[in-house]
Amino acid sequence: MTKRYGGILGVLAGTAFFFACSGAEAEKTQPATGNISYADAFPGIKFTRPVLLLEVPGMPETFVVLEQPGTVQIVARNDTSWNKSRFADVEVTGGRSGGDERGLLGFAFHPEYRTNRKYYFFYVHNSANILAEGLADTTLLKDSGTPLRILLSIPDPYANHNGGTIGFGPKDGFLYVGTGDGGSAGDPKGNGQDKNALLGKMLRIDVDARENGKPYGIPKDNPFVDGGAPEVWAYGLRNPWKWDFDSVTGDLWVGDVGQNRLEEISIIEKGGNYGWKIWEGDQCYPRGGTDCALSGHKPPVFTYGRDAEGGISVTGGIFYRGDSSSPYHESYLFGDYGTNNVWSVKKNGQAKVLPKSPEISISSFGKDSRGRVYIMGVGDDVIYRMDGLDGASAAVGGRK
Ligand SMILES: [Ca+2]
Repeated sequence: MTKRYGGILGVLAGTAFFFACSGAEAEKTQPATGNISYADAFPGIKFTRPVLLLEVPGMPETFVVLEQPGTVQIVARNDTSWNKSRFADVEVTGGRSGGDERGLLGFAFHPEYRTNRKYYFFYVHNSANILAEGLADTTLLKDSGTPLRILLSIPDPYANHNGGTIGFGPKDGFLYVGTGDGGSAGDPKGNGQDKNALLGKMLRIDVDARENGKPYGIPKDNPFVDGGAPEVWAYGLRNPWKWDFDSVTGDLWVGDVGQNRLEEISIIEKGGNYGWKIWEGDQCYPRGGTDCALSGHKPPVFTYGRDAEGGISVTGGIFYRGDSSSPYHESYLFGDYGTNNVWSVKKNGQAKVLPKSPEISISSFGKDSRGRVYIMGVGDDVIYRMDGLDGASAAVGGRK
């Protein structure tokens, strides 16, 4: 079952690929190509704990930026400078300091936003993970004040591991919602492998339908409609903090945060089991265990460990399509919250180590309709643009 919202859909790229099953071995990880640098993307504009950047549909150089303590900002070019204005405030719990994973976490525009003005956001409030629908005013740059429609309110027992990224599938038009395993450590509730739980999952719902007393519909081809929670699209995730679609193939690339040992990048497929908490990355969990047979476990595309070359907590990123001449053409770009290391990886597991970001405690990557890439962190008030991904000089991407 698919639902399309117009626009030009790309052709599925014919790619034979294999998964790298033993992590970031030296031969699979290469140094950066080109001259990559980081520049203040919005000179003169500061943000409070930015965790997401999206371009407003149909409005180049006009962006939504989420601030984790609960503000949706708009930043837009005004001739030679940038202006910041407030789209909405959201009453959230937490997300105001340090490594607090709560607050305002996700945002997505309806595929028909320019005509129906609907938008969606994900946040933590009073020990629940909430997905809500709002309505913008006719400027498309401010909430209308219309009461919110709550679609999901998932009780969540611990403050950490709240997932939070949401996005509409580029090929099916359904809303995908990434949830954490609940939190604490070691998934004490066993949510990851429980197909009846909405935590530790990638969910997929139809925001335009109302079925069975729920404020949304279930796509008919969701994999567990006959055994499990019907909202579940894939399971065995620990904390899919950030993920992104390849808009051409529809591939869903996720960074799933590890427990003690391995951070992983995976491509989420329908019904897939990503292993947690029987597997951590491509290894048995707990470490040293040998009883981790799990039929159908989908191994990661890439993993990295806990050291200076790796990090402590993966921040999934964006899928960079780029021009075919770019060394990063069709790569997933991601980084580490603790070390500010940045990588690219292709579907065959080949990775490159990019120059470290500024010391920002990386929270998110972003991209726009011009192919530019952004990076931000909760330890800095500046959003940076990554220049040079097209393989040309670092001067590329300056103001025009
Ligand atoms: Ca939690």
